[in-house]
Amino acid sequence: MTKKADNRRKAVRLMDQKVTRGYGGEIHQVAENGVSQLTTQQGVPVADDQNSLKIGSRGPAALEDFHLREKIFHFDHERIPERVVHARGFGAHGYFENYESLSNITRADLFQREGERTPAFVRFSTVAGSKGSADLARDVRGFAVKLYTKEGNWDIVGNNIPVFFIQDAIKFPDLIHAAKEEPDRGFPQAQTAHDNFWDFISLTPESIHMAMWIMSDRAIPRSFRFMEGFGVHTFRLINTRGKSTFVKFHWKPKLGLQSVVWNEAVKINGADPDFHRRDLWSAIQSGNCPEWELGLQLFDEKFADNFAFDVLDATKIIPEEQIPIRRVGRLVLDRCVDNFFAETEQVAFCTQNIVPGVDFSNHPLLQGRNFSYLDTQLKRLGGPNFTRLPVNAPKCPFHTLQQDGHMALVNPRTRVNYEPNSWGGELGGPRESPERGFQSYASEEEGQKLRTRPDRFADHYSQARQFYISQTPIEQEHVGAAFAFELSKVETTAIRSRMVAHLLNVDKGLAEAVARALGFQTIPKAAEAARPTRTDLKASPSLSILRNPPHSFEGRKVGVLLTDGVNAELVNALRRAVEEEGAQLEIVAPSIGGVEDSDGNRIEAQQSINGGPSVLYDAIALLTSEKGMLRLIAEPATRDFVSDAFAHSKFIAYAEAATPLITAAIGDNDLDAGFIRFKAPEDAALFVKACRRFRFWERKSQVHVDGRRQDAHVL
Ligand code: HDE
Repeated sequence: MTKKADNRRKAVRLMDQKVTRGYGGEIHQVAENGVSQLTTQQGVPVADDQNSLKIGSRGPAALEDFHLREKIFHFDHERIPERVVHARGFGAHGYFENYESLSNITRADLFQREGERTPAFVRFSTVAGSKGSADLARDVRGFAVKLYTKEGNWDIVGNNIPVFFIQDAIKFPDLIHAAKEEPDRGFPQAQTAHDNFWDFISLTPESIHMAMWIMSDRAIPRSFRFMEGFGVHTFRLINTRGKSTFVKFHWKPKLGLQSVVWNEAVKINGADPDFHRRDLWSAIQSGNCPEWELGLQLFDEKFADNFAFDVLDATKIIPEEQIPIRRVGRLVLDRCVDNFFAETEQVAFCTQNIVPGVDFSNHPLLQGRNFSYLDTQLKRLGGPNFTRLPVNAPKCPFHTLQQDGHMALVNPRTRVNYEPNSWGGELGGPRESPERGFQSYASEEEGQKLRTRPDRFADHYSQARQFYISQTPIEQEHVGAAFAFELSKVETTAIRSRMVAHLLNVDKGLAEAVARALGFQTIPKAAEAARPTRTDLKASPSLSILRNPPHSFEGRKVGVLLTDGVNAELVNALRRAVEEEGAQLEIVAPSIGGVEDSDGNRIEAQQSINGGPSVLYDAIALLTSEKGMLRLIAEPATRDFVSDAFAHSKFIAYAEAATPLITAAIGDNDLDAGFIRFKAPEDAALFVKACRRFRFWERKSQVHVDGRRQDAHVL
C-alpha cells in the first residue's frame, strides 16, 4: 500500500512576512484578514498555487489539473504581435484644453467653446526598434494623440519630425524593411547605422531632407517632455458653411526643446534603457505634468498653389516664418496608465479616425495610412471589436448596427440590426443625421488614372539645405558627426560615397567634413539632382533647437555626488535652489545606504555611484568632502561621472574638496566657466542660473569624448 502524502503546513516568519511552509519547503501565503481569495478564471477558489496535481509527491502530473492547465494556457497567450513599426512606446492620459472658439474655421465640436476640456491619450514611441529596445536609439519619435471628443474619437498620429522619408505610401514597406534588422542576420536592433538603411536612403533622394533631421539632435531627445510633435500631412478644417482651410498640426512643448548628445545617448542606453519612459512616468507621478500647445498653420488654396513646394509632399515643411503658428489650446498629460498592456499596448491609433469639421487632403502618405492603420489593428488585436476596448472606445454615446465578431462585449439590445426598417421610434434603432453627421469636403477631383508623382515633388535638396543652414554651428557639427558615425558602420564603400554625393547637394562644407571623417581620399562628384538645389531659401530659426531655448531649468534633473561628512548647509541650499526652479535633485552616493552629513544626519541616496552615472542628469554637483575623496577617486565610475559630464558640456558645481577628483577625471586644473565653485549657500543660485543654458557648449570644441581635453575639433 502506498504511503499517504503529508500535506501539513507550518507557520513561519520570513523576516517581515508571516507565511506558511509546505512539506517540501515551499512558501504559501493564505487569504485571511480580508485579503481576497485567489480564484481560477471561472471564480473557483484555489487551495494551493505552489504545487501542481500529481500522483504522489514525485509522480506524473494529472491531466485533470484544471488550475495548472488554465494558468499555463493563459500565460502561453499573453503576447500579441508587436507593432510592425513604433513597437516600443509609452502612453499616458490627459486632456486637451481649448483656448478660444475656432468656430469660424472649423465645426469640430472640441474647438467650439473656450476652456473646454477633451480627454486625451498619448503614446510616444521609437520607430525601428522592437518592444524591448532601448529608449535612446537614434530614431524618429512617434507622437500619437487620441482625442475622445463629444463627436467621436479623433487621432492625430504624428511624429516629432515634421517631414518624412518618402513621398508615396507604396514605399513604406521598403523603407521599414531597410531600416529594421537585416533579414539574414537579424541585427542591428533599433539602429539605422547599417548598410541596408543607407543603401535605401542613398537610392531615394527624396529622403535626404528627412535624413538631415534624423542625423540632427531631434532624433535623440532628452525626454518626450522636451520634444515637438507634428501631424506631418496637410489636413483640412471645415466650418459650418462648408468652407475648407488647409492646416498643419504642431505640438509645442511648454518646457522647451532639448536633446542629448550622441555619446551620452549611447551611455544612457546602457545605464537606463527605460530613460524616456521613466522620465515621463516620474514627472506625472510627482505632479509635474508635461504640457504641449497645439499650434495650427492655416492656409488656403491660393497659398498652396503659389508655395514653392507641393503641400501634399511629405518631404517638405512650410516654414513657420512663412505661415506663423497659431496656438489654440494645450495638451496636458496628468495620469499614468493603470496597466501598460491594457492601455499602452492595446491602444489602436488610426489616421482615419477623424471627426466632423476635420478632413483629409489628398496627401499620398495619408491616403495610404488610412488603409494601413485599421488593417494593422485587426492583426495586432485579433478581431474587429478592438474599438470596444476601454482605451479605444469613444467616451461619447455611440450606436452602430455592427455586431458579433471575436470578443463581442456589447451587441445592440434591440431586435433591429439593419436599416432602413419600419419599427420606428426607440425600437427602430439609430438613424442618420444629415445635420451633425460627418460630411466629406466636396473637393473637385479629376484626372487620368496614373502611377506618377507631381513635378513639384522633384526638388530633393533645397529644404535639406535650408534645414542645415538654420542650425547653430554646434548643431551643424552634430549633424556631421552623426552622418560620419552612421556611415562608418556601413561596410560597402559605394554606399558611403553615394551619401556624400547627396550631401554635396545640401552643403559642401558638411559633405567635405563627413568625407574627411570617413577617411575619403577623394571627394566624389555631387549626385545628379532631379532639380538643382535652390540657394534662395532663407534660414528658418525655428528649425534649430538651440536657437529656441526655454530660459528655465524647469523639469530638468541635477545629480549630486556626496560623501560622508558633506557640508549639510550646502546640500540644503542646493536642494532649495533647484526645487524653486521647478527642477529635481537626486543624491548619488558611494553606496545606496546614503551618507552622513557634517551635522551627523543621514542623507538618503537615490542612486549608488555605479547605478547613477552623470548621463542620467542635466547637470551635476560634486559636494564631496575631503574625507571621502580618496576612496572615490580610485573608482572608475566616479571618474566617469565627472569626465562624462565634462565631455557632454554639462554645468558642474563643485566644492573645493572635489578638486582632486576633477583633476583625476579630466587631467586639468584649469577649469572653464562651466564649472561653478560652490563655497557658500548663495552659490546655489549662481549654479541654477548657469544651468538655464542647459549646456556649456563653448567647451564642446575642446573636448574629446573620453572627457580629456584636446585642441582639435571633434568630428
Ligand atoms: Fe505610421 N504606422 N505609417 N507613420 N505610425 C503605424 O500602425 C504607416 C507614418 C506613426 O503609438 C502602424 O498601429 C504607413 C507617418 C505613429 O500606436 C502602421 C505609412 C507618420 C505610429 C503604420 C506610415 C507615422 C505609427 C504600425 C506610410 C507621422 C504609432 C502599428 C504612408 C505622421 C502609433 C500601428 C502608436 C504606426 C503605417 C507613415 C506615425 C503599420 C503605411 C508619415 C506615431 O499601420
